[in-house]
Amino acid sequence: MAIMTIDTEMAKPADNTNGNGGGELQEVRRDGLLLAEPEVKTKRPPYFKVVLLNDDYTPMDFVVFVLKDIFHKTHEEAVGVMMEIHNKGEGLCGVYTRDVAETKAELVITISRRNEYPLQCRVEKA
Ligand code: TYC
Repeated sequence: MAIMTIDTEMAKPADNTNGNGGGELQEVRRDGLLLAEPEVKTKRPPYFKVVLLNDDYTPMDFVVFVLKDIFHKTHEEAVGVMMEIHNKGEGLCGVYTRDVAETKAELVITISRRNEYPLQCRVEKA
């Protein structure tokens, strides 16, 4: 990544608003002496919730299996989440980056349809 040297005569806060999308690091020098290290700005990725929905037909045991197999819940956690969905209509299975959340949601639908159950889930911004 390119390093842009700013002489303090022209130095302004390194706010990454120099129009290059923040892809350039700024160092600050006066008379060739390094006054400020380039600041590396990191940004956390957006996270997404996978939410499982209740229905009247999917067996409780199958939902517990899904929560253990796809969402890596313990048996006790899986039973707790399944009962919450059963009682409240929906429940949180986990929070992931976009690709992981979408892959897990697709897996839920694939194995549910393969077993002829109508189980539904959705992915929403955390
Ligand atoms: N309500 C279902 C039943 O009584 C069980 C169930 C729980 C279904 C959670 C879906 O996401 C679900 N068999």
